[in-house]
Amino acid sequence: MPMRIPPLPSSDITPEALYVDRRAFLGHAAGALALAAATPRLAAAAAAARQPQPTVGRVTTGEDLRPELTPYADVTGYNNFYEFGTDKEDPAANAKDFRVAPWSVKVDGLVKKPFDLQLEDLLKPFKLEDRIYRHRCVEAWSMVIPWQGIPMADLVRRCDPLPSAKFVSFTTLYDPSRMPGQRRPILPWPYVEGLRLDEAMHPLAFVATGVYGKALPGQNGAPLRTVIPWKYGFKATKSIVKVTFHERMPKTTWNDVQPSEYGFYGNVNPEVDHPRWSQAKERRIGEFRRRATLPFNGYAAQVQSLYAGMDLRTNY
Ligand SMILES: Nc1nc2c(c(=O)[nH]1)N[C@H]1C(S)=C(S)[C@@H](COP(=O)(O)O)O[C@H]1N2
Ligand SMILES: [Mo]
Repeated sequence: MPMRIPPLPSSDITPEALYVDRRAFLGHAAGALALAAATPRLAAAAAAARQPQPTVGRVTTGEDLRPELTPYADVTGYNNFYEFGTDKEDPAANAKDFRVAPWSVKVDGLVKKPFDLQLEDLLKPFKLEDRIYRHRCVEAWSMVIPWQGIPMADLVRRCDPLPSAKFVSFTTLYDPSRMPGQRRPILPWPYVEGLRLDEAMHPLAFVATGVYGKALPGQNGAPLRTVIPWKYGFKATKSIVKVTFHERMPKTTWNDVQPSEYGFYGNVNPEVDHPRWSQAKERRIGEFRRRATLPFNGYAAQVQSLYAGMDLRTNY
């Protein structure tokens, strides 16, 4: 049975739905086309830029960020997804034919009853929500992205963890035949990231199945990826095949590879530099000026109580 990842139903797009700023988008597209003439590599990005900008319907969180939305071509053309290559343009090119049907997700570890479900059955009880979130990569660039998906808390409850579970981890597909980056030891595959359970239950934590009102493209983590907007991008897991509950802090990919650079928490903190660069500012993709990075990526008021009493310099 073909998997259905429901895009935003048109009935959910309200009459007052706004279009993304067309002038900003057209200016960007013109730039991309000019660059593409010089670099064949950017031709794919330019082709994407020529497509009409998808619309974004009513959102439940982040409506104030709508004027800052990063163009669709950048959201889907400038990615980190090492399973599909390490250059920013690689994932869009190499995940073009990534097939996500059928897709099943295993739920294991400290749960009442481990199970394995087709993604559409796992998502069946939920109604998709639309949210606009800031995205801050540890490499000091940022975007503003409109996602579709479900609150992570709903997924966690659906998994039915035991009271002893204090952490949750998400594991990416391991299939070198479909993910060419996995044929090289770029990272210890598969990619795993995790959260404390109270972080995962926070109302801002999200699991996305779509972006800009369309099903997630491969490069953004089809068919299912996490979004934790107050943390650096590396804490998100793309193309999830497994959700595991733990009593102790799980091993996570970047912390495992280089703990001095990537803490387990990964909370956006302009005061704690990466050992090789400052985290005080960021470049919003599509802009030249640099913006000040905000504590917890601008979500401090909502999330800082999760870290009360913790030293955020050592728990980076
Ligand atoms: N499986 C997997 N998930 C991943 C990554 C990756 O390389 N592999 N990169 C992470 C990093 S560093 C970032 S910034 C975000 C990028 O998500 P985006 O391309 O949708 O913006 O994905 C995160 N999740
Ligand atoms: Mo990142």
